[in-house]
Amino acid sequence: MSELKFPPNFSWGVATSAYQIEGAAAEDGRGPSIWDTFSHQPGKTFEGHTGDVACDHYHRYDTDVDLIASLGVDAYRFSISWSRVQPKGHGAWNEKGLAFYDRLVDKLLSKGIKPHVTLYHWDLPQGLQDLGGWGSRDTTDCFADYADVMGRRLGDRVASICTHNEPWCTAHLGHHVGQFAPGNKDPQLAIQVAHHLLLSHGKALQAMRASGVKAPLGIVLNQSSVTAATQSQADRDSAERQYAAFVRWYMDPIFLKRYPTAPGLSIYPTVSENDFNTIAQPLDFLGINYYTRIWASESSPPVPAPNAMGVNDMGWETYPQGLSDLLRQIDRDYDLPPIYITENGFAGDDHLVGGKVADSPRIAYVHTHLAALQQAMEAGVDIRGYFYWSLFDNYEWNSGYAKRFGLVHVDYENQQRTLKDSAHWYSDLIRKGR
Ligand code: IFM
Repeated sequence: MSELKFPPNFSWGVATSAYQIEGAAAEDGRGPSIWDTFSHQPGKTFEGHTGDVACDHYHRYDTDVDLIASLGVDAYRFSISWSRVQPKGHGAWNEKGLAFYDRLVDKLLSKGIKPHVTLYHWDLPQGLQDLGGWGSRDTTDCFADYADVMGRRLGDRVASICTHNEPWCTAHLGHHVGQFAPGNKDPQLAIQVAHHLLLSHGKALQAMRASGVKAPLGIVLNQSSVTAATQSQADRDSAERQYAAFVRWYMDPIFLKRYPTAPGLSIYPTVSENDFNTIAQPLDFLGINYYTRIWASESSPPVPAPNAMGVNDMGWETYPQGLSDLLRQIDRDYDLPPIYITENGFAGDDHLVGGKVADSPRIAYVHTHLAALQQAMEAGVDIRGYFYWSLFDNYEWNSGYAKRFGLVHVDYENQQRTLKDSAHWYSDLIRKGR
């Protein structure tokens, strides 16, 4: 495989999110979130799995940070459980919840690891869902208040704060497809939710800047390159539409103050005067999460995507070239701030055998994606760091614990952590790079 060479100041990290790892769902004053509600409804998640315990990270954060440090990474990306720090999403704050994140940040800093905070990774307080959730414009103001409080509390110690993780998932999977919390199936609502997420991002940035938060501020978007399966007009239109709905729907408002148009895109949100000015706040960085490409085929039966490099356990095609294509495309289309790859990872059919997990497909996945990243950097895209998703095997949303993305294997019977071969490989890569 190709040799990888990254600049000495390039940041190497691992990423997680609160509901996927913390557990302690009803402890120390935490309120319920929409994922607690959703995962406890019969039939919503794989075998009824919930995040009640997850990786028990709330109780094990101290030794978990030691584990992170042992990997040699210099950065850790995690999210705040909003309902842990503000149980209803409005009104009273929970000091015990806030203190947990203080302890986590301080422990990371004591180990020389830069904390990168995500404010919203899909777990809206149920108290706000009861008032209309992201479908209500009022939620955007609650989010700005929450961002302000967290920014004041942690902003002098953390390396970055991002508002949202993958707003497309919240809007589309949560409100159109209904596969994620809160489980709505309403395309018009989903588009309004997407608008409110963007608006809340803009308001949160304004609030944190007004409070003088020192940490760099940004947003994390999930993106893919899109390939038309054939050169037919229908496939090319479909590719244009899917790229607009997935990538441009979030990039255009932030960088160009408008929503995109594309063949077949017909649902737009209600937008109030000045919304685009609020949304288009200058960013200190942009986080990109990349896993696979989108294959656009309108044929019947559809033309299947080639899968010479295989698919992962989620059925997602391994297509590293898409990462490089995507980064060069957005670099051409927008005036971008520095970029971090805030997620990239592989779900594998991993097994703990004799104290080891042999996961060479994950190593190949990371290696080829880093080579693609290097290509984009050589082409001039300003990329400052890479976070592998995920540190641990964890709660993969509606797939429960059945899908394993971690560098570290978790045995959910006894919470034992075991470094997979990929973790050793990633550590070596980072140490040799330095
Ligand atoms: O586990 C998720 C994460 O929460 C958001 N990005 C994609 C990952 C893999 O599906």
